[in-house]
Amino acid sequence: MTDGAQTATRPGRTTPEVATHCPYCALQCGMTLREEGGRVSVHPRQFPTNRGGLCQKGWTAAELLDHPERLTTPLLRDPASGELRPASWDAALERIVTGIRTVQAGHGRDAVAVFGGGGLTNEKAYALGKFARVALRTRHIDYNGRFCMSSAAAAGMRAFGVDRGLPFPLADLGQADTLLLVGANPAETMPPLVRWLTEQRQRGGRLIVVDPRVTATARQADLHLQPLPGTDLAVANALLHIALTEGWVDKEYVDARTTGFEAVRRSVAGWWPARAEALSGVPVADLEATARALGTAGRAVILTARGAEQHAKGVDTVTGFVNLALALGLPGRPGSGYGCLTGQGNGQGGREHGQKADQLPGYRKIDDPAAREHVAGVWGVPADELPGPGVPAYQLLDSLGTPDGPKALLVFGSNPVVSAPRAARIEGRLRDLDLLVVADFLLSETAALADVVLPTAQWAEEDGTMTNLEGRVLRRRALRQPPPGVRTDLAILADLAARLRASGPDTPPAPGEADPTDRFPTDPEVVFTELRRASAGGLADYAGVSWERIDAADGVFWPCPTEDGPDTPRLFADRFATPDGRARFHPVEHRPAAEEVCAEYPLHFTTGRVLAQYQSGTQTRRVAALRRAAPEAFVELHPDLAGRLGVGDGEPVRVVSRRGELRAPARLSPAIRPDTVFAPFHWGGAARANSVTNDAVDPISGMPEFKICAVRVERVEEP
Ligand SMILES: Nc1nc2c(c(=O)[nH]1)N[C@H]1C(S)=C(S)[C@@H](COP(=O)(O)OP(=O)(O)OC[C@H]3O[C@@H](n4cnc5c(=O)[nH]c(N)nc54)[C@H](O)[C@@H]3O)O[C@H]1N2
Ligand SMILES: Nc1nc2c(c(=O)[nH]1)N[C@H]1C(S)=C(S)[C@@H](COP(=O)(O)OP(=O)(O)OC[C@H]3O[C@@H](n4cnc5c(=O)[nH]c(N)nc54)[C@H](O)[C@@H]3O)O[C@H]1N2
Ligand code: SF4
Ligand SMILES: [Mo]
Repeated sequence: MTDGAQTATRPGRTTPEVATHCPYCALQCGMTLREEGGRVSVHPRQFPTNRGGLCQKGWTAAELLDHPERLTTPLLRDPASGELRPASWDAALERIVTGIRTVQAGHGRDAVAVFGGGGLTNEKAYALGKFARVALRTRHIDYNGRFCMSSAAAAGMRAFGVDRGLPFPLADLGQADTLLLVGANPAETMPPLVRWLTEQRQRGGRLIVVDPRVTATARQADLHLQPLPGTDLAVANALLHIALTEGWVDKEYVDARTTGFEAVRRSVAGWWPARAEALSGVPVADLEATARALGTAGRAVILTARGAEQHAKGVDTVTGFVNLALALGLPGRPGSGYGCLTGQGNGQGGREHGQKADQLPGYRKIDDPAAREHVAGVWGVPADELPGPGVPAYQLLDSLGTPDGPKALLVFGSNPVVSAPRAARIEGRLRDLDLLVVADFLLSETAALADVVLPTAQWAEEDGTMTNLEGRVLRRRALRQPPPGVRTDLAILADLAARLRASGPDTPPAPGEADPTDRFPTDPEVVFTELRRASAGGLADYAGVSWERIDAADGVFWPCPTEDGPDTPRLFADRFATPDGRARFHPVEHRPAAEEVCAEYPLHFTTGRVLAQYQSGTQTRRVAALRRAAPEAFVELHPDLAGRLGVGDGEPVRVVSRRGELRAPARLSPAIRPDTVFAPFHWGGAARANSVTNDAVDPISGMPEFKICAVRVERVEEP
């Protein structure tokens, strides 16, 4: 069944059943929501990404709609008691506007910052970027996608001229003769995707997984490479070295479709396999088998995810695998290519429409004069009034409340108290703010620190679009109205913008503009129509994507410049998005992690996800079935290491780094390297993994090094 076969709702109307998508990850599985007797139930729906499957998170997603802890009224911090107290919308919004005006009068416009999220719909992400630049006129906006997608995005941009996570539909994975997954654990992070891995192997294909742990995904692989965290780039360079030696490089393709290979050829000449083995621990024989499987396959796909990317050399590591893919002639060939597995529900669209510090809608650069002219025209403001680029997420968070940093922050769709690296420091920065505003539907750890909390609608209560990991724009559809007292993010932004305009000297209404809220419409379809115009002619061109068109098919792939022209399920068939149409090689060298192990901190610490929890856990920790499945954090240790430390399974341990510590029960498992420990990052408080992580960032993307730092593990002596 296509999306269009379903009843679409319009704001102001509800139907008891609606075809929509899961609120969580970038797979955006199709689901039908049904309301009976006031209860909402989830039913899996055929959609090309999930083909009728859902994971446990999707199945239970509706439980939060009527959750007792749901926020249904604004909260204001009471100066006397220091507590958050229920307040009227008028009081809450006035407090925000007064706070913003005071801070900007004292410290300038850039003293107010905005932090967004990759879970926001395209419409909200777009409106948030516009709100920052037009209503607040601050250069400071960035978002949690900086923690997630930015290294692969930067590598894709510099190699291919465009960043679309998967440049082909997911179904292509099933057709690959060889599939290499680097730092990806889809069996836990995108379970329905495993269907393609199964199909691929049933067709006789080979699956190779690169992960320091024997994950549920690695267990299905024909070959598992188990490197030391942070050494993937050495592995990539060695694979290309072998491919060159063995004559598997596609010279015709390299000559016709790329530039810069010579420098890469020279740089990987020094990466003989034994050198990569010494660094990574991956045996030469396995490197050779991997290179052979890729180099001799008819169709081969290389995918990276956060395990390879969340490093201070993430851009170069991804580039190493892109170089390999280009040398083998994969990108643009049917059933072949390089891709990155985008994570958040709208991780793809969220990075295209202006939440990023240096970007305007349509993937335009904010420092490009033509881009500024175009977008300012759509927004009805002079181009020279648009602020310039801000700074990447971690740098922004780390500057809050400091003498030169922003004094006020508005957060929409993120919980950095749990999810930011070196989180205790960031928590301190948030506490130093004059004004912290958080819009959420639950009291996240970040909302709990706020001066003002605004209750916002949930996914089943709003219309909009999301762009999934394939670059497919699809429709989120409302089943019901938000509960009384709750507003949508778009309505909050519109109201704030109107109040700011009424109170401020900066942007008097344009001639003929009667209603000051005109600039910030609250109807998502109207916002989307404006987004289409703003993105027109940009790299991520949505001009030809209408809601009707999405409804009539299983979504629309960008770029899609005209309403009657085709969309683009597969990129790069004839040319890349660079000025000369050729992909670019970049020589990249392995370098050590920002923090290396030493006598005091002798172990490698890496972090990631478990199936039943999502991200900072605000949502999934409150769902009963998920809490039962994954009740608490843990520290995964090899039994040999645990033996040396005198730690038994389930006993509490402390993981200590130079920045802080976490406490959680030990989970003994031979599935991890004995020199490495792992913890999931879904919990706050004493078990917060990000109390330990390093805040080193990639110099190009600004992405933090969540996947490696140096720690020691200690037994916690119980009283
Ligand atoms: N259940 C669940 N699913 C999710 C999410 C969630 O929170 N929970 N979040 C969504 C989001 S936003 C994202 S970004 C995706 C992330 O999806 P994934 O990237 O699949 O998830 P992670 O667990 O962060 O990391 C994947 C693997 O990287 C490995 N790893 C650690 N260090 C290294 C290294 O140096 N090299 C290599 N090669 N591997 C390493 C870890 O052992 C882990 O198994 O998941 C999405 N789906
Ligand atoms: N150590 C470690 N840390 C990591 C990672 C890791 O692998 N290891 N991964 C990183 C990655 S890849 C990511 S993506 C980040 C994610 O980490 P966060 O940015 O904290 O993401 P979420 O937990 O999804 O936070 C979303 C918050 O917004 C709320 N929310 C959801 N939808 C909406 C909406 O539509 N509107 C509003 N206003 N609020 C909404 C939710 O209730 C929740 O409180 O974590 C990063 N942190
Ligand atoms: S795989 Fe992702 S989109 Fe699908 S049901 Fe699970 S969380 Fe939702
Ligand atoms: Mo992510």
